[in-house]
Parts: sequence; C-alpha cells; structure tokens
Amino acid sequence: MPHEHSVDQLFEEISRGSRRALAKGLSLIESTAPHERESAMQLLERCGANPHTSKRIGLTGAPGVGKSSFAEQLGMSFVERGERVAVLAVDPSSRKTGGSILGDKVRMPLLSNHTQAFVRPSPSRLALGGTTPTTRDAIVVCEAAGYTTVIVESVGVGQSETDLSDMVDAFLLLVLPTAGDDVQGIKRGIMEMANAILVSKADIDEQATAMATAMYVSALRLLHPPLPSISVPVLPLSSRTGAGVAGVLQWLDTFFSAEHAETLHDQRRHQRRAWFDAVLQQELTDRFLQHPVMVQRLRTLQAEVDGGTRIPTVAVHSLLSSLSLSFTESI
Ligand SMILES: Nc1nc2c(ncn2[C@@H]2O[C@H](COP(=O)(O)OP(=O)(O)OP(=O)(O)O)[C@@H](O)[C@H]2O)c(=O)[nH]1
Ligand SMILES: [Mg+2]
Repeated sequence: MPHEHSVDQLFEEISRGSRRALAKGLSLIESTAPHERESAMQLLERCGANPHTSKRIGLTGAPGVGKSSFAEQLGMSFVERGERVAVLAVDPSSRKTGGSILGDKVRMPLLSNHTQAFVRPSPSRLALGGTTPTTRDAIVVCEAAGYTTVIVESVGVGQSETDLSDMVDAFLLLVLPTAGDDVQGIKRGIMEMANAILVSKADIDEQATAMATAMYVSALRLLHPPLPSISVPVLPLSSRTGAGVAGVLQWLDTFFSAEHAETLHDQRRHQRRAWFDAVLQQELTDRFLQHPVMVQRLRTLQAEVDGGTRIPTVAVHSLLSSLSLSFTESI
C-alpha cells in the first residue's frame, strides 16, 4: 500500500504535469482493492483542495457515430491554441474484452502523442452504460494535473447520458445525418439534456445533412433547453474533412464565456450536490449489504422470499427493525 509519503509524492508529480503520474493516479482512484482506497481518498482530497477552473465537455451518441474522431479534432484545436486537454474515453469494444489499453489511443493518434494532451482509454470497471463510478473523480484529478479542458466520451446507451450530462458543463449529442423517421430513434430525453446537437459525418451526404439539421432544429422547438439562458444549436460536422469543427469551437467559446459564467457556476453547484447524494447512497448500500452479519441474514431472508414463505415487504421490515444504528463505531 502506498503510504502518505508516496501519495504526497504522487500528487506532487501529478501537479507538475507528469502524464505517467497522472495515469498512475487514475489507476489508484479506479482501484477497488480495499487497501488502496485510503490512498485514493488522500489523493482525491489533495486534488480537490484547490478547485481549478476548467471546461468539462461531454460527448455522447450511438456507437460509431464519430465521438472519438471529433474528440481528436476538438482536442487538437484546443492544444493548438495553447490549452491542455485531457480525454477520458470509453471504448465500447473494450467492454467485451474487459479493457483494451490502446483502442482509443489509436482512434486519437495526434492527440495521444501531443505533449499538451492526455488520452485515457476506458478502465475495465464500467457501470452499465458507459461512464464509470469514478469518472467524476477522474475529471478532478485531470484538473489538478493542469488540464484546462476535459473531454469525456461515453457511448449513448441506457443511463449513461444522464450520468454524463450530470458531470460536464457542456453536453454534446452527436447524431448521424439520416433523414426520415430517425429523429424518433433518438430518445427525447437525451435531446432534452443536450446543450448542442452535432450532425456528424456531414461529408457523406450534404443534402441528408441539411435535412437532418432542419429536422433537429424543428424537433428542438418543442423542448426546453437544459440551461434556460442558453439556446441549443444544431451544427453540422465532419471530423474527416474538418468542416464544421471551427463552428463547434466558436459555439463552445461563447458557451464558456463570462456571459454564462453564473449559469455554469450554478449548474456545477447542483452537480456537486447530486454527486454527493449518489456516492452516499451507493456507499451506504454497499457497506450495509456487504457487512458479514447482513450477508448471513440476507441469505436467510432471500431463501424465505424465494420460497414464498415471506413477502418481501415483511422480510425487509424485519431486517431493518432488528438494526440499531450506532454512530460511534463503523456500521
Ligand atoms: N465519413 C466520415 N467518417 C467518419 C467521420 N467521423 C468518424 N468517422 C468514421 O466512423 C467510424 C467510427 O468513428 P469513431 O470516432 O471511432 O466513433 P465513436 O462514436 O467514437 O465510436 P465508439 O466509441 O465505438 O462508439 C470510424 O471508422 C471513423 O473513421 C466523419 O466525419 N466522416
Ligand atoms: Mg469512441
């Protein structure tokens, strides 16, 4: 177990901008090994002590829609004007194999090799959907390492859009330029969360792109924008030719301008509270259910519930009413 001294040292190296130390720090906070949790907490405490100003950008969309290709383009635009960019990528192909180390680096060849950028492929411990329980912590560690822009890519399935939209300032939805009924294929809920819709792969078919753009514009008219003071644009984009990337960059500059600082500040405050609530619930449930006494009792009760000799309501009630909470000793 790394003791305090080595956590201090690791934090020191992360703050100085060492990408190796950052990768090590991220592995530490992603670790589920009980003996590493304490060090992870110490590291996070140091990283979170001085909140850094940064831009947090989330990219979501169906598998293969062009998220990583756009992250590469956007990331390069930022580093070329002197910013430092971290990309936390989720490679869906790695979920099946339990974690490919190179997948996303291969998809972002320029960015992964740039000295002012850091590309982190997905850790293997994934929550169903795409972000991990530790993605929020990872963003904070990247910021402590001096990255002024953090891009998080997550495939758009299940709960992941909600999770991702709740941890970034700007949440961008990538869609394909397919006309027709496809707008219905994109869940209304995701569109409602997006701060911008990007019609990806616009180079493939100009006409279809124009039609899809118009269709999304009209679909958005029926929805409230996620941030009341900031309207939601639909922007065509080709990461292959680079067309439209400047337009997205320009929109992002306005989004992150002083004009919207207060709105984004408020959004972050709400996000911190939601983050606290989520971790608290998760940890309480985990610790409770994993306690050896509970494991034993649960087994008995589950057998009774399975066998139909006790109804679940009574089983849970009897479990909890035999519990006396003591705050002086660990539960
Ligand atoms: N024609 C064209 N192809 C593109 C464009 N952007 C990405 N692609 C291609 O689409 C495929 C998927 O691109 P990715 O950037 O990996 O897409 P992704 O959304 O990150 O994919 P997953 O992470 O697997 O969900 C690749 O073969 C890209 O080369 C584009 O603007 N135009
Ligand atoms: Mg990708």
